[in-house]
Amino acid sequence: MQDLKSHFASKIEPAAAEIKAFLAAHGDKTVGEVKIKQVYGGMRGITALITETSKLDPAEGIRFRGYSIPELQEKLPKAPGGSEPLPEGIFYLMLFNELPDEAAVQAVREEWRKRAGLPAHVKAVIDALPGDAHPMTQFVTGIMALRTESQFQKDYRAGINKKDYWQPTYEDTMNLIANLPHLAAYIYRRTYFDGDHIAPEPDLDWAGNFAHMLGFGNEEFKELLRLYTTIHSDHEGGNVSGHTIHLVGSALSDVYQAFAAGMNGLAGPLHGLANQEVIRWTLAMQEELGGGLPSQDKIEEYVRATLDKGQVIPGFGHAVLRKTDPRYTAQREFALKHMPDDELFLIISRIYEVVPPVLQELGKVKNPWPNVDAHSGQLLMHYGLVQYDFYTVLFGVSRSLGTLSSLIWDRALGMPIERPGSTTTKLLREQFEG
Ligand code: CMX
Repeated sequence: MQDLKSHFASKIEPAAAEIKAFLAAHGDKTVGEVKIKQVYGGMRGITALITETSKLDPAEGIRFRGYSIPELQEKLPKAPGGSEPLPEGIFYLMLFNELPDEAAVQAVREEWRKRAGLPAHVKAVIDALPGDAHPMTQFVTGIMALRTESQFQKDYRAGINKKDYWQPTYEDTMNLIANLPHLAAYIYRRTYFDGDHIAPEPDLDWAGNFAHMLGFGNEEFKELLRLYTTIHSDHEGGNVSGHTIHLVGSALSDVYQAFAAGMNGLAGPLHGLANQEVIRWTLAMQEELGGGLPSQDKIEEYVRATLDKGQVIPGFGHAVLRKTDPRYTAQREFALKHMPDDELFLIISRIYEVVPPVLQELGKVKNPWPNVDAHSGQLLMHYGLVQYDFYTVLFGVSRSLGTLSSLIWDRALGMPIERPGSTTTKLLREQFEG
């Protein structure tokens, strides 16, 4: 097949022409009004971004270039003997807007394989951090240390033409995605295994090799990581990490800077850090309730006590979704298939029965249903990845696939610097109260 970069180049002109014609025909029409409560309310529900790679529907959940998660599980290529989609495939789909065949997935894998290899100084920077630095602190530090490799930074300084910005953005993206599993595995082995690192297996697929470098040879775990990285790869453009990457990238900050910024957003407990908080909260509950599988009544008491302390129930609620997250469902199905009797799975299932009615009772929670983070930790725990402070790093590695595909498109289409307006309460009062 045509090399990936030339293939992408051939997509730019038709996409740019489509947008130009669409803007010429409809550019002055509106996509919705903005209410004052939205201005104060975290801009919820305001459509103000273009992100082509995926779209979130409140009632249905995420679609990647039009495909739901079950459709991706059916249509994307799989590892030999496997049944979960390969993340190389979803990357290809998001970047090129085409379903990949085996050859396309091989081409992506080969591209990442040849670019992989952490520079020595990145390892040294990580090693200089205290051993108990949170893995997300180490992850962001490592991404910034990798920035010495940025092609965009070099080309910009050399005076690159703006029409060509996408090219070094593509190079930086492919280099970074190739290296994120290596960086994450380096952090994991350094933090929890005394620096006993595991050499990559270049013949494995991207996620399979990631599992291997983390120290998990189990085929089922590799399947889990393929599913995990696929379903966490993108969630349209408005979530904190995706939006941050687009926003920072819009200043022509390079891929490393933009992605590191987004990862700092992902590390917030209301966003990606919720995956570690779910397990921390669940294990604390189990311990306080005397171990084993707590009854529904006991779980309910614990949930109410958490709420009474003014804390959130991690893993529940969403700013856009108004139903059980299909990423939760996909993980639940994986658990039902591979570990239906796992004790922690039974606890997570029971929490799923107990929490929504309690949250509904509060009368203010717009979505009482579980999100992606309510389930992911249980699956990882089952296979022995019990160091839950590391979980958000796995989310972060996955999120590169969609957000950086989008960033290449931002540069290819010449998306402008982002600069929404803000106002003050005084001015709004003057405007509406006279
Ligand atoms: N537990 C307790 N209270 C909750 C809640 C939960 N799980 N979810 C929402 N609420 C509360 C909010 O804190 C807010 O309370 P106040 O009015 O007192 O401030 C009220 O319900 C209304 O919030 P909302 O409009 O329903 O939710 P938001 O869009 O503001 O926030 C989210 C969405 C995800 C931050 C929120 O549901 C939450 O804090 N969930 C727990 C953390 C979590 O699981 N985050 C991961 C989300 C997925 C991801 O990004 O990875």
